Amino acid sequence: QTIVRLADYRPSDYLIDRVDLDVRLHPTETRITATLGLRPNPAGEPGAPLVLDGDELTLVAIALDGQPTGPGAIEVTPRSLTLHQPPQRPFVLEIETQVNPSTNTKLMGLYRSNGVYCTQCEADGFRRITYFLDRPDVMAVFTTRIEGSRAAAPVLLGNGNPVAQGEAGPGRHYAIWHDPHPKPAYLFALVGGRLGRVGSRFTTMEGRDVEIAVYVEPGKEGRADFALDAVARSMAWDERTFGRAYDLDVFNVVAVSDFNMGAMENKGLNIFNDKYVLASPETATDADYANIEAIIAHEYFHNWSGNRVTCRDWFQLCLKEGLTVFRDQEFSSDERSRPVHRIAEVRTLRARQFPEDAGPLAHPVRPQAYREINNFYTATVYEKGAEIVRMLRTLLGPETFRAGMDRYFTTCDGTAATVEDFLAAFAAESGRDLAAFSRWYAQAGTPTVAVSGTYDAAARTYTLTFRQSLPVVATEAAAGAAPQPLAIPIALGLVAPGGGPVAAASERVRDGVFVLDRAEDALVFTGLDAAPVPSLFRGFSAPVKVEHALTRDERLTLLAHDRDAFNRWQAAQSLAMEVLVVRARANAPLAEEAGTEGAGLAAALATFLDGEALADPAFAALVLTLPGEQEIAQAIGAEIDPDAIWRARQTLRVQLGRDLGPRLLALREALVEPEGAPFSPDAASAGRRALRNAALDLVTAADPQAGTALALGQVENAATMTDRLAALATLSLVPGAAREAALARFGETYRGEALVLDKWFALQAMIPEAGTLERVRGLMHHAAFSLGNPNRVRSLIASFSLNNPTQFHRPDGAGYDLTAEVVLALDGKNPQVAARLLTAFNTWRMVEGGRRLHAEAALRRVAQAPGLSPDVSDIVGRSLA
Ligand code: HT7
Ligand code: ZN
Repeated sequence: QTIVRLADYRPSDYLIDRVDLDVRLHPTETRITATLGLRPNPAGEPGAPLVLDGDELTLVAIALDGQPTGPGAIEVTPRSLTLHQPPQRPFVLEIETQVNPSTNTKLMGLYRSNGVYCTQCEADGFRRITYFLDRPDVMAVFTTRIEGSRAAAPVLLGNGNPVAQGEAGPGRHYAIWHDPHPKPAYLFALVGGRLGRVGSRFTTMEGRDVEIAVYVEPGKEGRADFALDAVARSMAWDERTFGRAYDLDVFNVVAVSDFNMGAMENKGLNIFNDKYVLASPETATDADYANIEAIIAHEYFHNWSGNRVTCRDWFQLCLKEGLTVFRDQEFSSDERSRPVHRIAEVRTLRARQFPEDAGPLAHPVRPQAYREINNFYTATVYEKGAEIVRMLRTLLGPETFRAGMDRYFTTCDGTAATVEDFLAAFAAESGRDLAAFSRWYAQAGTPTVAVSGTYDAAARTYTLTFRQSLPVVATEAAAGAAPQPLAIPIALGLVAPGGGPVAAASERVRDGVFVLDRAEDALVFTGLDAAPVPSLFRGFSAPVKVEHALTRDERLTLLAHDRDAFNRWQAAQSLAMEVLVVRARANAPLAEEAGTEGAGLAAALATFLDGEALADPAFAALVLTLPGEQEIAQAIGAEIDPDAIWRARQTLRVQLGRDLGPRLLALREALVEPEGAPFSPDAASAGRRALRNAALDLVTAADPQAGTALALGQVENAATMTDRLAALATLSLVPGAAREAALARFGETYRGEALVLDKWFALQAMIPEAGTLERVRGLMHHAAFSLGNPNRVRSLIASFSLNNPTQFHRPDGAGYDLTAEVVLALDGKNPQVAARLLTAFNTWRMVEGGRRLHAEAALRRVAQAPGLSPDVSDIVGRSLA
C-alpha cells in the first residue's frame, strides 16, 4: 500500500475539459461510453504518458481521435489505463467500459440499492465507472445520457439541468442531463429507478426559478415533506447569511437505502441515505428530524463550499468539510436554539473527536500523508475542521469574517483550492497575520490550556494566567515534531461572586475575546473590589481541554448566574465530572448516593430546575444529562476500567433520580402535550419531549419499579416515535420480563419498517449487561438484519462496539472478538464500513492491562488475516503502530 504525501503534490500532466457520458443501464452489464476532451496541462510535464485511473473495470473499446489505438499504444492494469504517447495538443479519447452494478457491494461507483441504480463517486469511485483522471483538480463540463428500461427505471436523473428525453428502442428510454459548471469527477452522479417524488419551487435572490424535488421509495412520499421543506429553508438561509444563491434550474435529492455515509453533495443531484430523508412522527424521532434538517442543509451548502470552490487534492478535505459543517451548524443554530445546539456540537466533539485526537488514529485537520483517503472522513476533519472556522470568526469578528468568506468564494469560484487560499482571503480582509492560527490545520492532538486566577485586594487587580500545552503526536508524515504555540481565542467574562457581570477592563480583551498566541501569557483586570469568578471559553470558543481549578462554589455561581448558557451547562458538567472521576478512579461500588458532592450537585440542580426548567426545557434536559462514559474515560486518561465508569455514572444517576424525583415527576406532568395537539418537530416541542424523557430516565434509575410502570404506559400510548423510543430506551436498562415483552412487541409492531427496526437494534446493542453480546449475536440472525446494508451494521454492530463501552470492553475480551469477527466478515463486501467499525479499537491502549491484552490480540488477528482491504489494513496498521 503506497503512502500519498501532501508534499509530493504536483499538477496533473493532462486536463479534461469536457466529458460526454453515455450510460446504458443494465442490472449486470451496464455499458458506459466516455468521450473525453483532453489536452496537455501547461503546468504539467510535457510528453508525459497519460495515466488514467480505473478500478474493477472491463475495457470494451478505446479510440483516440476517432481511430482505434495502435498495438502497444495503451497498457491496461487492474488500476490504470496508460496511453504511452498522447498527442501534445487537444485530443479526444473514447472509452467504452462495462460494469456490474448488482455485484457492487462496496457501494462505490455504480451500484443498485433496492433495485435503484445509483452512484457514489467521492472520494475515488468515478474510476469504477470509467477510466479517468480521478482527482479533484481535474474539472470538466459533463453531459450525461442515461438509458434504461422504462419499467425498471422510469426516473432517470443526472447532474445539472435536464436537456432531452425520449424513446430508446423497445421498452427503453433515455434522458440527457447537462451540467454547465466544470466539476471534478467525484461530484458526478446518476440515478435510475422506480421512485416516488415530492416537489416544490424556489425563486433565488437572482430571480432563478428552481424546481426542487425529493425522490423516495414509492409509497413513502408522505415522509419526504420535511426534507423538501428543509431544502428550501437551506436555500433561503445561504442567501441571507452568506449571499450565496443556487445556480441550476433543478435541485434533486434522492433517498436510497444502501449508503456508506450520510449523504453526498453531487452537483444538482444530492444522494442521501434514506435515514436522513424519511420522517414521520410515527417513525422518526426529534433527533432524526434535526439530523435530516442538518444533513439536507450540509449537502446543499456544499454547492458553494465544495462544488463551486472545490479542493485541489484530498489533503484539503477540511476545506470543504470543516467549512460546510460550520455552515450547517450555524443554520441549525439559527433555525433552532443556538445555546442548545452549541452544547450538542461540543458533546459530539468531546465524545468523538477528542478520543480520536488522543489515540493511534490521530491526525491533523489537514493530514500530511495517507494510505487510504476513505479513512480520513473523520471527526477531526469534519468537527475539528468546523471548530477552526468558528475560531476564525471569533478572532476576526462577524463582519470581517463574512467579508473574508465573500472574498474566498469570489476569488476561488470555479477553482480547486487549498487551505492557504482560504486563509489568504481572511488575512487580506483583516490585515492580520494568521501564521500562528494556521497551525491548527497542521498539528494533531487536543491542546490543553491551564488557567489560574489570583486576586490582589490591595491593588484591586485580578490576574489570569494561561499556559497552553500541546501533545506531541507522531503521524504518518512526521515522527512527532515539537508543536508550536497556536492562536487560541478565549471568549471570557467575569462574574461577581453573587452573580451579575463585573465591569472590569483589560485592554487585551477585545469584544470579549482574548487571544492566547504564545506558550504562556497573563491577563490583568483592574478596578476590582472583590475576587470575581472567571467565565472562560464562553461558547466553547476553542477546541481545547481546560484545566482550571474552580471551587465548587465558583462553579455553582456560574451555573446560576453566568450570562453564557454554554458555561452554565459546563459548570454543571464539571461539578458532575469531579464526582464521577473520583468514584471511577476509586473503583467505587454501585451505590444509592455519591457522597456529599453528589448531594451538592443534586441540590444545585434542584434550584436550577425550580428556577427555569419550564422556561427552556431543552436546555434543562441537557443540564440534567451527565457526561457520557467516553468523556469520563477521557478525563481519567489511562488504565481505564469501563465498568467502574459505568458504576460511577449509574450511582450519580440514581442519586439525582432520588433527590430530584418529585420535581422530575411534576415536570413530566407540566410538560404533557394537550390531547390532540398537532405534532411539530420544532425545537420548542422537541425540547419539551426531551425534558420529559430525561426526567423519566432519572426517575427510573432511582426507582426501577415505578419507572417501569411509567415507561410501559408511555411505550404503549405515545403519540410520537420520540416518546415511544425514549420510554423503550429507559425500559431497556431495567432487566426483567417487562423489558423483554416490550422489546418483543416493538419488534413485531415495526416488522416492515427497516429504519425503525434500526433503532430497536441499536437500543438492544447498547444495553450495558453481560447478556448483550449473545443478544447481538442472536439479532445478527434476525430477518431484518443484513451485513450488506451499512445502516443495519451501524445500528446493531457499531452501536455495540462504539456506544456500549462496558460490553465492547468486556474483561473476557469477547466484545473485541465479536467486533473483529464482523470486521473480517464485512471486509470482503464493504471495506469502508468494515474499516469504520474497526475504529472502535481507537481507545484500546487506554484500558487497563487485562482488557488491553485481549484488544491487542483481536487487532493482531485482524492484521494477520489474508487478503485485507487497503481500508482495514490501514486502520489496523495505525492502531497497532
Ligand atoms: N462529501 C460526502 C462524503 C461521502 C463519502 C466519502 C467516502 C465514501 C462515501 C461517501 N459518501 C459521502 C458527504 C459529506 O460530507 O457531505
Ligand atoms: Zn460534507
